[in-house]
Amino acid sequence: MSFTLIDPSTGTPFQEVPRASAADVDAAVARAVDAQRHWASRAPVARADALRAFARVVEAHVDELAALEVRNSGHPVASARWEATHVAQVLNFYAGAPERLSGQQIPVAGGIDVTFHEPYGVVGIIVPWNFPMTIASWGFAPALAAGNAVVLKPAELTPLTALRLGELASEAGLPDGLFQVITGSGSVVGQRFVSHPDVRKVVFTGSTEVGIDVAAGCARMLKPVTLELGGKSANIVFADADLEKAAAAAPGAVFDNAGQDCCARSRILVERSAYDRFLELLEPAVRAWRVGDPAHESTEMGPLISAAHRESVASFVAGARVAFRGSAPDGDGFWFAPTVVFADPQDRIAREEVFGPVVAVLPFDDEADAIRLANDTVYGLAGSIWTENLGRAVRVSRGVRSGVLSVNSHASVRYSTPFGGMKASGLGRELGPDAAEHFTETKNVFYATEESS
Ligand code: TAP
Repeated sequence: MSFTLIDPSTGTPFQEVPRASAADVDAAVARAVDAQRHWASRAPVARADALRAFARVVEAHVDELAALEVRNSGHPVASARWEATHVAQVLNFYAGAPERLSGQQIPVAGGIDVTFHEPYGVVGIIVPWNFPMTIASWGFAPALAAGNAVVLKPAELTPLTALRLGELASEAGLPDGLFQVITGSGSVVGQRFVSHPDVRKVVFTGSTEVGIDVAAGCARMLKPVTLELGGKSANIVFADADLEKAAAAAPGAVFDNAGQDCCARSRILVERSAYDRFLELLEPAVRAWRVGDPAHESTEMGPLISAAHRESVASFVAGARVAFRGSAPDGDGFWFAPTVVFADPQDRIAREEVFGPVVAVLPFDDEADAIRLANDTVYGLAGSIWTENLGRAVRVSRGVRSGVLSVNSHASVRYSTPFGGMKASGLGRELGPDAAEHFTETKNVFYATEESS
């Protein structure tokens, strides 16, 4: 059994990829159990060295990985290169963890009390199609650093960079079976991660709907789960902001990766007194957004991932009040022009995740109204606040219920800082200083020092 990959910028099928069965997953997990025992018993410095070697091999293959992502996912080559480099950086960052996963020594009577961070064993990681290699690395790098083995399921649509990373791990000398990439459907491979008793933790990134199902399955197995789910993030622009800067940055915050980004600022909330001026500034920035062949260095946005996804995105725009649009190539490929729509808070476009290059603009009256509107969604992943007023920046960033916020910036992802969502956007955090610890369980051991008589 196999499935066919399609180049999203041409619509052309180009490769068959095997579809694993539940029995294939079981065999992989058995290999992982074995590999993990040896890995966890290695000296911390040896695990650190192995991860650094993996990072160096990834660095040496950045262009190759980027080219695979251009073909398989339609990512602009400059973005794809950033993504591959980011994977190496994530590995380098967590290569520091094996030697820093210190437990505690707790004062107690009659002996010594010590805690250990024990690895779970085998971790199952389920990845979506929008950022195939970066999201995979957020799971596998800290999980491996903490002494676990990893089985990774990429999305069926975009498995190529994950498969290559699996090969590069072997080239770098990681032990056989420690990091395995298994291609196949979510309902078979992903579900087997959930139900397999030897997969002791699951990391899921994807839609809220499937995430709830995965979490329910993990609950039945008493298995910890990290969920990174959907978003409907707000880009809040106050009248006292540097409007030129805010408008120039807004397209990148929502049209990057063709809006197929869980952190996309897909609602722009603008203070009413600056609303007309902001739209005047936004229009040329949107029209200038360069959509085209992802293999060109200057391209800012490629196609959507599939024909079915383009239909889904288009369904949000049908009947909406379009303010203005950018351009996109005609012809084959799953193209969709960047689109700005006017919206009211109750409109579907203002509430549901589009996961495409469509942004809803809504006015607000004052600070309290801005916070209310920003929070008027089931999601709580990311968001931005544009203001020159420091006190307001502090108040609003504390008031918005989102896991990742930026002020006068749209930056959401740095490997050294925590990332994850509140409300229906997720459970748990990835990246940052504590991620390796999240792949361990605390063990407490009391050593009696009283001499037995
Ligand atoms: P999903 O359809 O939820 O798929 C995500 C992954 O789960 C895929 O690998 C999929 O496999 C697998 N899967 C599907 N059904 C499953 C099941 N019953 N059990 C176990 N695994 C299953 O999401 P998507 O459409 O690929 O991705 C888009 C969504 O991901 C958006 O909502 C987006 O916001 C969210 N996302 C969130 C984040 C963060 S960090 N919060 C980052 C990126 C994306 P197959 O599709 O291959 O069968």
